[in-house]
Amino acid sequence: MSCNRCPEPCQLPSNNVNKLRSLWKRFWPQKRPTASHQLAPLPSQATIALVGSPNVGKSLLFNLLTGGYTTVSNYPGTTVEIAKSQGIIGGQKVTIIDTPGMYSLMSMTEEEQFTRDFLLTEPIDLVIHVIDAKHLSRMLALTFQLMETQIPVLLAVNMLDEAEKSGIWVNEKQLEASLGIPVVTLSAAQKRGIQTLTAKVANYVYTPALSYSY
Ligand SMILES: Nc1nc2c(ncn2[C@@H]2O[C@H](COP(=O)(O)OP(=O)(O)O)[C@@H](O)[C@H]2O)c(=O)[nH]1
Ligand SMILES: [Mg+2]
Repeated sequence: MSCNRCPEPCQLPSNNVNKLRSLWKRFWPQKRPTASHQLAPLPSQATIALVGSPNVGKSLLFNLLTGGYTTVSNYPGTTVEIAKSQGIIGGQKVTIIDTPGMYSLMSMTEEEQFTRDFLLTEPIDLVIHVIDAKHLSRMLALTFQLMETQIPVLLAVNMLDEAEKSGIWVNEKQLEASLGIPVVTLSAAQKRGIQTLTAKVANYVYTPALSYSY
C-alpha cells in the first residue's frame, strides 16, 4: 500500500495494529513537517473528504457540491456507510466523500474509528472540516488534530445564518491568518459562501506541493 504524502511509494506493514501505529507515528509527528515531506504532485482527479461533528451540515454541503447524485455503500468490513460522488470544482472533476460524524481523532464510536482510519489510510487530497459557527472554539480542537495529520485542511464554518441570529460574527480573514489554513464562512442552508468555498478549494487542491504552516 502506498501513501499519497510521499513522492516515492512507501510500504506499510500489513498487520492492522502495526499499520495504524506506524501511521500515527507518521501523521502525528513530534516535529513540524520538513521540506522533504511536502505533498507529491496532486492527481488529476482529486479526492476531497468532508469531515466534522454530526449535524454541522456535511451532507447538505455534499449535496450542494455534487448535485445530489450519490453512491452510498458500506465501507468494506464495516457497517459504516460512506457517500461518494463526483463534483466539478475549478472546471475539474473531483471525487467528494461525505464521512460519518466525528468529534475527535481520538475515536470512541465505530463511525469515528472508521473516519479516522479512512483519513489516515485512503488517498485524500484535501479535508474540508465542516464546523458549526455557533460552536466555533469547541470545534476547532478537531481542526488542529486534522492539521496534525498533514493532510491539507480547509475549514468551512457553516451555519452562519444561525450564528448571526445569535449575535455571533466570524472573522474569516482573521481566522485564516491565525490558523494558517484556508477558511470559508458559509450557510449551506442559504447557499451562501458556496462559490467562495469552491474557489478556495480549486486554488488549494490544484496547487501542487503546497505546504502550510501553523
Ligand atoms: N440553519 C442552517 N441549517 C443548516 C445549515 N447547514 C445544514 N443545516 C441543517 O442542519 C441539519 C443537519 O445537516 P446535515 O447536512 O445532515 O449534517 P451532517 O450530520 O453534518 O451531515 C439539517 O437539518 C440541515 O438542513 C446551515 O447553514 N444553516
Ligand atoms: Mg450527514
